[in-house]
Amino acid sequence: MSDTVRNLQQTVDDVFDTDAAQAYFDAIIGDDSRIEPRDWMPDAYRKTLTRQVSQHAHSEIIGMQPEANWITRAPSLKRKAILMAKVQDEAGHGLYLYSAAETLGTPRDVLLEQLHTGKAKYSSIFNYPARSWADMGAIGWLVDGAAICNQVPLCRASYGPYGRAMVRICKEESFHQRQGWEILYELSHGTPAQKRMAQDAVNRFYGPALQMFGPPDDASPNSQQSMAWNIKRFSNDELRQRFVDMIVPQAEALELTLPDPDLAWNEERGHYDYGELDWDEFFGVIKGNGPCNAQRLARRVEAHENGAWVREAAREYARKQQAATAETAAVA
Ligand code: FAQ
Repeated sequence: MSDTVRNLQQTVDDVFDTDAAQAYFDAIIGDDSRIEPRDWMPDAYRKTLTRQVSQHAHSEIIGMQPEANWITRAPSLKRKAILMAKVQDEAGHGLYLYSAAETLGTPRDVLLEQLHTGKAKYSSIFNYPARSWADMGAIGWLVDGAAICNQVPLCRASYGPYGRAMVRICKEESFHQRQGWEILYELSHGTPAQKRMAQDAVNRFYGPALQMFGPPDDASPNSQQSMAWNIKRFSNDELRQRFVDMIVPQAEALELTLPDPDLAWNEERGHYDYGELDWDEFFGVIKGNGPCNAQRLARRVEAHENGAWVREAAREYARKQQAATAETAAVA
């Protein structure tokens, strides 16, 4: 922490003054340091983080559905065990992220209510069906791959609890991506039918995976401010480009093709050019009109209702623990 930031913090601690608090906040951001839950922060910063972190949490738990769909049909016991562990990891990511979001002041039941009533978004990618076993490979390679590309820079997000949650999440996502790669590699080097199945999965997931990075920069209302606050470190298009550059050689190693006739190395830019994505489709999906939106939300609400007894039991257990602690304290 620089001397300027330390002095400003002293002013804020001595007498609360909004201008001094804003100056302290600006200095922390300018210093590329971290805002913690008890620090003062502008309402708009709190709101944007609550939006992004909670939507990220919603994506993790809705993202369990396409893969959970294949647990009972995994081709071997080993594949089943790996897939179960991955789906459990996604639930864990949801838990870290809901906890991080709650430190911003909105309780979890309110965040979940926003998801269940369609007020909050979750990643567009999870509104596409998982039709074959090869989709487990494509989700791991492309969806987790895109998630890592997007999320590694978030480990340096200016809000402490979010950045710290992202560190562990990224480590796990990296394992997920490799298991997806390995499924696709085996299929693409298997029988002709298996290779066709792998190619078909990549064909269906490629475009939606690129759209996970969000709309193009000129149609992204939140990016500029989020970057000024050091929440996002790169724009949507910058990260999408990074992802394309990463997966083209990987696809070659897999001996699979990416379904984009415009993909070509651009010597001048030092990057791969790629074709225009279907943004009408993307905006339709995030408005709730994707192939699986209704099914995903209905399943989520059903799971939440079925879990009511667990929440009730946890509350009762916590109440008994508190009562026991209070009794011990009273005796002592
Ligand atoms: N889907 O102004 P921007 C995963 C919305 S986790 C749906 O560019 P921003 C793990 C956006 O919210 C995947 N909505 O917004 C896994 C905004 O609407 P709002 C999730 C989208 O926030 C793997 C509006 O469009 N990852 O995959 C999408 O600056 C396998 C305008 O957009 C994260 O959440 C979209 N793709 O940038 C799990 C990462 N893109 O909120 C299971 C953290 C944009 O104003 C299996 N989030 N929108 O109503 C972020 O980095 C950012 O929030 C972006 C969007 C980049 C997603």
